[in-house]
Amino acid sequence: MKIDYYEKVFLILGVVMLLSGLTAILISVAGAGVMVPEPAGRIAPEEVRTTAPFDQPGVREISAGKYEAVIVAQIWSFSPNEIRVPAGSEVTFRVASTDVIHGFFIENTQVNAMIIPGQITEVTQDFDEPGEYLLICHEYCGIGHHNMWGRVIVE
Ligand SMILES: [Cu+2]
Repeated sequence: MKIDYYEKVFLILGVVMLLSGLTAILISVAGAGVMVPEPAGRIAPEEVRTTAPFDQPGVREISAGKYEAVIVAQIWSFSPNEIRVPAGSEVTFRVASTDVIHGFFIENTQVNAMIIPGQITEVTQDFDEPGEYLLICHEYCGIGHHNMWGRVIVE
């Protein structure tokens, strides 16, 4: 008799948890507009080095206080691996890989992205505080993975 009772309680509990999980997903998608990130564009890995803007990686000012940092990721480096911008800048990183999956993580910021071969990764970040921000690949990409890092210098 007792066993039947507990079985019923746990069945109901299971259904309630399942429904609350589904409700949470529904609210975040329909209410808060949470989406799976989409690639900013497509690019074949073997064409990255010859296709604009990745044929000329670097930092450019696109308008007052707004910068674009075009970065090529390859085993095992970022090119360029040093980004210099003045404090108060908004930087849009455009990153593409010429080979395998890499990560793109900048410490003490919201930047945490994947660089998937065939896709262009785009992420924008404000840099208000001067300093040096470590940029690392945080997706294991082979034997030299630990060497794949750079920095953003905010002056
Ligand atoms: Cu890596």
